Amino acid sequence: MSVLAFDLGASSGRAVVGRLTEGRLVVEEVHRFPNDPVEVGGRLYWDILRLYHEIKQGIVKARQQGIDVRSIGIDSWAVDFGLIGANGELIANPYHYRDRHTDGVMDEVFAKLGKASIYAKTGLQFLQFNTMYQLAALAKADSPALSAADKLLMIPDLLRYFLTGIMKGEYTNASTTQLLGAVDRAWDEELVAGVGVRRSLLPDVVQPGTVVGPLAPRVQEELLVGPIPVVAVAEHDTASAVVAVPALEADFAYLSCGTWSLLGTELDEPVLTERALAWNFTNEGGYGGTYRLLKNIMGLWLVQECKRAWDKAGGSRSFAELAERAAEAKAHVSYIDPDDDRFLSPADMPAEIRAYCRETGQPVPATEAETIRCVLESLALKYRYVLERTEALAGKTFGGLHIVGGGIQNELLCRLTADAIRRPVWAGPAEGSAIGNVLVQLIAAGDISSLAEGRRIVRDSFGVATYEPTDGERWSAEYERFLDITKLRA
Ligand code: LFR
Repeated sequence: MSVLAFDLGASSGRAVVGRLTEGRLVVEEVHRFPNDPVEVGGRLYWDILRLYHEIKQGIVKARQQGIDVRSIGIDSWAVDFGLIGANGELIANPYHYRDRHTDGVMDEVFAKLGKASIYAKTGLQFLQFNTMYQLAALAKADSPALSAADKLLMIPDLLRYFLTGIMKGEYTNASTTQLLGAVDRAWDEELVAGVGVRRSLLPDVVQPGTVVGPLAPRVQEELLVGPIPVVAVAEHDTASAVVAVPALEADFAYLSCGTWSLLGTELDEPVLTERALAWNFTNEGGYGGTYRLLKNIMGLWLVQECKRAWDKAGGSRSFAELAERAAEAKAHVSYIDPDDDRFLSPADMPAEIRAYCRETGQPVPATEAETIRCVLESLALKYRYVLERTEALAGKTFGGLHIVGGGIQNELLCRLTADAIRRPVWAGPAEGSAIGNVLVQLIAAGDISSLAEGRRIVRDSFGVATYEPTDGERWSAEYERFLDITKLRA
C-alpha cells in the first residue's frame, strides 16, 4: 500500500506516492504543478483554490494509475494562513508572505509586547512576515476579513480542511506563527491578545502523525475514491525536510535548500539564550517533540528572481545553464549579504545586487554569469557563518553538512559550500520535504518504527553524493573578506 504526499513550495507543488518495498523507500511523482502568486491591486496573494484544485488532480491521477492510497498528507511553506467565516467558508485569498503589508509592523509590536519577552516565550526568529506580524498588520488596517473571521487555518491546515471538513492546526507549522509557546507548545494568550486577535480564532493543535479524519463524503464522490484518511504530517515543509535528512548520527547539521536555505540542527530542547536572540536563531517545532534550531538564509530566491528578471527582458537560460556559466566565471570577485532586507522582495533583483556591490565599493557584476557567481559564493560563505553559530549555540561540532532539497541539483553550490565550510557536504535527497511527508505517514501507519529508522531507510534508498572541500586557505581568507564587506563580524 502507498501513501500520497503533497509538498507545496513557493514556486511549485508536487504529489508523490511513496511505499516501502523490501526495506527500501520507493517514491514516484504523480503530479507536478506551478505555484504562481498573483498580484492584484498592489497586494500579493496565493492562488489557494487553484492549489486545492491541483491537490484534487493529484488524488485523481493516483487513482487513475491504480494506486491504492492508504493515507494523504500535505506540507507547505510556513507562516501564511486563510481566514474562515462562521459559515465555514474561506473569507479572502491568503496573502503571500512577501506582501509588503508587514513593513514596519515588527517595531510596533516590539514597542507593545517587548522583543526579548516575545523571544523568551516563543523562541522564534524575527522575520517580518511571521504570522504574528501579518495579524498585527491586518488588525491595524481594520481588515474586514479579520473582523469577520471565526478561524485561522495555516495553508496546509486549510487545504486539509477543504478535503475533510475538519479544522485542526498542526504543531510544526503552528510554531512558525510566533504565537505558540516554545516550551508548553500551546497558544500564548498574551501574545495572541497583544496583536489584537481573539483566542478562539486559533484552532486546536495536533502533533505531526495524527490522523485527522477521512476525506469528506462530498470529496469522495467528486474524486471517485473511498474515505482515505488525511494525516497531519510535519506540515511545515522545512520540518518535513528535516525528517528526511539521512543522518545516521544523533548530532548533525542540515541545510534545507530550496527557495529558502534553512540551516541548523535538531535538538531536544529549545535554545532561548540571549545570544540566540541576538543572533536571531529560531527554535521551530520538529517531529517527535524535537526542535529545529536554525536560521533562514535568503537562498535560491536570489537566483530565481535574477532568472525572472532576465526572462522578462527576453533571456532564455535555464537554471542549469546559468549555473554552468557561473562555474566558468571568475571566482571571488564580489560578495553580498544574501540576507540584506533589500533582497526580500525587490522589483529588480539583478539591479539590487549591482547596487549592493557598488555601494560596498566592489566590482559590479556585469553579466548573468558574474551575478550568479557572486550570489552562489555569497550563499556558501553565509552558510559557514550560520553553521559556526549553530555549533556555538548548540554546543556541538559537526563533521560536515547534510543538504536536502532541490538546491542539490546545483552542483556548483554544493561544491562551493564544501569549500566555504571546509568540511564535506553530503547531498541528498532532492525531494526532502516530500520524502519527510511520506515517512511521517509510514510511521503513523506503523510501517516504520521510528524517526531514526526512517532516516536510515532514506540513506539506504537514495544514498548521498559527497563533496569534499578544496583550497581551504584561500576560502578562509575570502571568508574574512566576506565578513568585512557584509559587516557581519559585529
Ligand atoms: C521554506 C519555508 C521556511 C519559511 C518560509 C516562509 O519553504 O517554509 O521555512 O520561513 O518558507 O514560509
